[in-house]
Amino acid sequence: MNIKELQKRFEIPGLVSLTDGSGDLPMLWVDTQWSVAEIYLHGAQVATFQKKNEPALLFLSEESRFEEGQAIRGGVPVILPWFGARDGDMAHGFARVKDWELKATSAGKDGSAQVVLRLPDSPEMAKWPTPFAAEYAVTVGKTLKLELRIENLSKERELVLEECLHTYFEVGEIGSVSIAGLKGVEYLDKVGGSAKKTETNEVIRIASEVDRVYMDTTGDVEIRDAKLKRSIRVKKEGSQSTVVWNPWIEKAKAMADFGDEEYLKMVCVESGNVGRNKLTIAPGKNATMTVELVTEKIS
Ligand code: TA6
Repeated sequence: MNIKELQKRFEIPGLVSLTDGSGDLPMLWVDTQWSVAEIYLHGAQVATFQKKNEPALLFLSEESRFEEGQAIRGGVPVILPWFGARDGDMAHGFARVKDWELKATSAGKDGSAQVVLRLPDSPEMAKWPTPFAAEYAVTVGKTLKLELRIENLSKERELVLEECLHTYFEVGEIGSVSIAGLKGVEYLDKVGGSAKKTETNEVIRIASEVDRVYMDTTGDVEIRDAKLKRSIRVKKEGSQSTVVWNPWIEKAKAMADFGDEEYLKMVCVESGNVGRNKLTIAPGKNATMTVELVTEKIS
């Protein structure tokens, strides 16, 4: 469908409109009484979310590319069906560089807006050992709610894959941020050669490159930002892994689609099912991972 057909079929006057976004990529603009958001069909990526009278909740790199075949650097990349590096393939799966199909838009009774997208068929999908479908519902309102539903389309074989909502959060200054909710959780320290460690700190602070995959953890995580005077609660269901990442100076410089100083203004707290927490779905069954981002002002 071209943009005009999409507009005709999916726009909701005063709530959801469709336009050509950055790089002329089709983008949904959602404007509710509490918040605004930009959702690209490319990667089904929520690129921005901001509550009215609050700073942006999601970080979006000023150097991000908006072009076919490239992931948008920021917002909420949808990582599927693998997490991390993979021999001969792009990192973090192919879902984030596919143009997802827009399935539905709707207005909630509370004034929120919901957008539902579906991962399209593709040669990469056809190569996956077990056929699956992925549907993603984004609800924009007082909070940002993300629901990723994976269905095993096989009647005989188990579906095994990894998934992650790789959320980039905007922060006032990384030195003023603390992350709570992971004490006692085992993690792979990817900066330390994927050594297995256990989190001993009540709160995590970031003063160098951090790249940790916390495992077997289903709890909420709180990001407290003393500079922006807000806390962000990352609530999740159906997710066993939490990843915390900040590239710091050298990695920031090495990324062409990320500003050298932008590591100061972001942190990733990602919710997924990766590594030993990878998803295994029985034939004909499905699994939904839900992430809800809730903010509140702090003194
Ligand atoms: O989630 C953290 C991580 O796996 C880091 O290792 C880093 O590679 C980051 O994702 C970004 O990956 P990308 O492929 O988007 O550059």
